[in-house]
Amino acid sequence: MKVMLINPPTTSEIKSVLGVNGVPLGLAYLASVAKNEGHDVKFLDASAENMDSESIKREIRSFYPDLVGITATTPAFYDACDVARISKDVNGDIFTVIGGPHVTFVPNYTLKRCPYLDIVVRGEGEITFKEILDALRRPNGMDPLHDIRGVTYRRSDGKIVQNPPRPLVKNIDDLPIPSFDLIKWDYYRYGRVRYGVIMTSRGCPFNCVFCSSSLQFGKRWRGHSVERVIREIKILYDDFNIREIEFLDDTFTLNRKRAQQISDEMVKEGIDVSWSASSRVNTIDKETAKKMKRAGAHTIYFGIESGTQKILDFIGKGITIEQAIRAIEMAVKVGLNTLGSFILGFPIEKKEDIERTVRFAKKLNVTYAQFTIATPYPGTRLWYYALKNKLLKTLNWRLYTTTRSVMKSFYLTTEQIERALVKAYLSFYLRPKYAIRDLLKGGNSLLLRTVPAIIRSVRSLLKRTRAEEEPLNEEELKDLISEPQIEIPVIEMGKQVGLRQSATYKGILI
Ligand code: B12
Ligand code: SF4
Repeated sequence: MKVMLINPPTTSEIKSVLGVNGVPLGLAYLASVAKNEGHDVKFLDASAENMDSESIKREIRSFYPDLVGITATTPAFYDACDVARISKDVNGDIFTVIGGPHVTFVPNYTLKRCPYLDIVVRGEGEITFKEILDALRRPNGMDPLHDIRGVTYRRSDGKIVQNPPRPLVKNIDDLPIPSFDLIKWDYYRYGRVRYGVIMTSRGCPFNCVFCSSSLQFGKRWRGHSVERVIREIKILYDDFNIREIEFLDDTFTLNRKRAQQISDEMVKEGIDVSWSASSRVNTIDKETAKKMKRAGAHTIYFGIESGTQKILDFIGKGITIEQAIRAIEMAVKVGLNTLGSFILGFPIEKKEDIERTVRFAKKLNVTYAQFTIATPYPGTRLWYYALKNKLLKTLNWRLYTTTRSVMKSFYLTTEQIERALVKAYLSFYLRPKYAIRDLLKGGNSLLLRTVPAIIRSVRSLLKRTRAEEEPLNEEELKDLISEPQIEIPVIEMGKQVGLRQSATYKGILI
């Protein structure tokens, strides 16, 4: 079969402000799956290539696929649906399949709202995708998808059918290496530096209220072997001349021993790349940080989220303020840059809490701070909290970018929250201490590179119209609420203490 994989032509703040495209790694895994099964694969990142509907249509028409696979985050959902529409426009017989962290949690809603889509793949996609390709090439045709786990699909009689969930891949080394050869690396750069991506582990045992990635890839952390990671690094290094790598794991350092082994092996093999990775303030120690630094790591990303313990506990982050302080101090000592992520505007937050978070970011002295607005993505605990407390302001997914206030607060208005975001950036980056530290670093002026982007960001934040509070479409809301629920682990301070069944209150998970 001819299989075309498309990242929809959506934009993100990161792209519009920093000019950085994200590598659609999920599609690169699926491309390998399809190629290994003997299918003819075309890969299109319509976002990176700034393509409009007409050029996408031309590409589809010229390749004339049997199946189009589309990926989508929440804000990209409408663009993804549009790609499906265009595909059907070219040829009504094309199978349209969608996956990713949005549709996984609202599959029935997705098929109802986007009539151009045939199949939703929920959760981890590789095995399900392989089985779909196998089933569709078999000639029997009646209901080829009926026994494929992890799909929700539109049957030929129009009925939407939801199959049981797909178990997670046990050993992720069994997954093929992503098709790095299909990626046009020149589109993916920080400034002038081309960068590559590798996901060395999947899953996360924590249960932060806002996070959907830990639900998408499961609570059990699954790491690639050190050998496999080194193999992927070498492919990027040798075959594609990549010298900067971003490890996309949720928590690269969850297994510290493995993080150290990967670092040691990079040194031993003489792989001269610089890289960054995510950690948690309670899953890193000096020895690991040192080894990472020695192996070329320059920046560690920490989800610090808040400056008040009350909010950290609400989030279920499983960390303390003291742990954050200690981790940043340690990383600075070791010579690593730190990127702290902070989230503003959880419903129970007051103005003082947000101010304290921004003060905390400055006091911690992280090298970079990323501030975002708390956003209830479907499937997350925050989503059910927002539904239960009737806090959703809009169902316009385009606004679910984390720079818009789409969820009501018990204490703050939309304007107050969105202004707090702008103020946080200004207050963090435009302070004398930051400028002096930057100057002292010399040569590699962070400020010179960061400030124009901050100014662009603030301008775009100030220019836009507010997310108006509009009455939600009742029917749409009903469809969202009636999605079958998933089991939610009960987490206390980062430890799973049980499983909460999908208990519902007026159809809402509680
Ligand atoms: C790198 C990254 C980015 C990069 C690049 C994203 C990209 N690929 O283009 C950048 C920095 C640009 C980015 C931006 C954003 N991101 Co981001 N990002 C990630 C991160 C860390 C890794 C993505 C990745 O490559 N995963 C690895 C691959 C293997 O997984 P995958 O893409 O999900 O694909 C698998 C399955 O989902 C499925 N699948 C996916 N698509 C398809 C399609 C088909 C046909 C099939 C069959 C299966 C399938 O199969 C794949 C293989 O198993 C994830 C967290 C995570 N752990 O995934 C967050 C994550 C995807 N991001 C998230 C968010 C919120 C955003 C932003 C909205 C906001 C923000 N402030 O960052 C923007 C939106 C950008 C946009 N317009 O789409 C959320 C998404 C939640 C949601 N419901 O949308 C995530 C899950 C983080 C989280 N903690 O919740 N992001
Ligand atoms: S630590 Fe929290 S935010 Fe990070 S992946 Fe795990 S659950 Fe998500």
